[in-house]
Amino acid sequence: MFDYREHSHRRFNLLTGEWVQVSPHRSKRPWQGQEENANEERRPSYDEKCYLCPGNKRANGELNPDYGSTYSFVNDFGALQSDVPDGDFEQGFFRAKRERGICKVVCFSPRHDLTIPELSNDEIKGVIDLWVRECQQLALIPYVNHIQIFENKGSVMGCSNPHPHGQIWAQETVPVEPDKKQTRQSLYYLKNKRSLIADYLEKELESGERIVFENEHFVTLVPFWAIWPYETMIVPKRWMRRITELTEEERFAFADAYRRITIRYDNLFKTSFPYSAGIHQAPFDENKYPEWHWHMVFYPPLLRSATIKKFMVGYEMLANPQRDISAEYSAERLRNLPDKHYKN
Ligand code: H2U
Repeated sequence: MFDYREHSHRRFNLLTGEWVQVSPHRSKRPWQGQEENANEERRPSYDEKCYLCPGNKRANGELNPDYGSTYSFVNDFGALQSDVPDGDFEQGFFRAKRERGICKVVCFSPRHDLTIPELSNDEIKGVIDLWVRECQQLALIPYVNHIQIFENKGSVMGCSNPHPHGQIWAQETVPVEPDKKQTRQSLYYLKNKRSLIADYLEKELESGERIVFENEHFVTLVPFWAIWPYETMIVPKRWMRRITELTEEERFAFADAYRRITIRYDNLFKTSFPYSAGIHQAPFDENKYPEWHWHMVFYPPLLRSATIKKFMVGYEMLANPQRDISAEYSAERLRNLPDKHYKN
């Protein structure tokens, strides 16, 4: 009889409408691929050459203030620009559209040597407060309709600086990934007048097999359709469109969930665990978006150790994503790890 824990199958992603190939039987195969060096260098708490440390000079000559908690600034090399001339380009098969936007860099801490899992709940709550303030301010810019908050952690993810930081890109158009999620959530809402994510979360809590962590206001789980080996989602129990709706108490609970999943990640392979993480939430235009239920996602590339990462190549580039270890196995491993950091 078919058992998704053992047999090759495809899983459906409720939020994007896409499929992932799952091959649980393949996790037994021998590994003969690349091993990288896990460079666990010790960093100083202040680095005079770091462009994110307090008081230091950035590439454009500007000085960072002597900040004591968090600090944000407009990216000196932003991919999006505010002052793009109006207009479209449409010539038969060739279409282009101007896109205005603003990119910001967000420093999570003045300490060069720390990362999110090494910060306290209060310090992470400070990061969340800053994200909320940034959303409130960026949303006031008339052309801004979408705000993408994200963190790229670790050099294997292409992060250029180990100083703990993230980015925010605010722009005119809803980009591709959140747009897919909007479509699926809105179809569900039109039919049921309910939150797709709240209803999915209820079923996950009933089963429990993909739950990693739960506190009063948040649940961390490996989604049924996870692509990355240790992909997770932090979901608020309350149906909220955007992070700007978070209460004080919920911000602390969110900080707690964010800290505990990143500690578990570091503990998994006893390394500073790389990932791309970010928040998907309703657009910031004049519409109400009752269907949206914001959440945070983590996409980490590591597979079997601090040195063996998963590459999205071959079949995955040409056909669709594929995973070997099951979401249930990953959730169980993460759930059973201590949430006290291995360095302490
Ligand atoms: P990463 O998260 O990809 O490492 O990006 C850090 C950002 O910091 C990067 O987008 C910006 C880069 O453009 N930056 C500045 O804004 N000023 C600087 O002085 C150097 C880097």
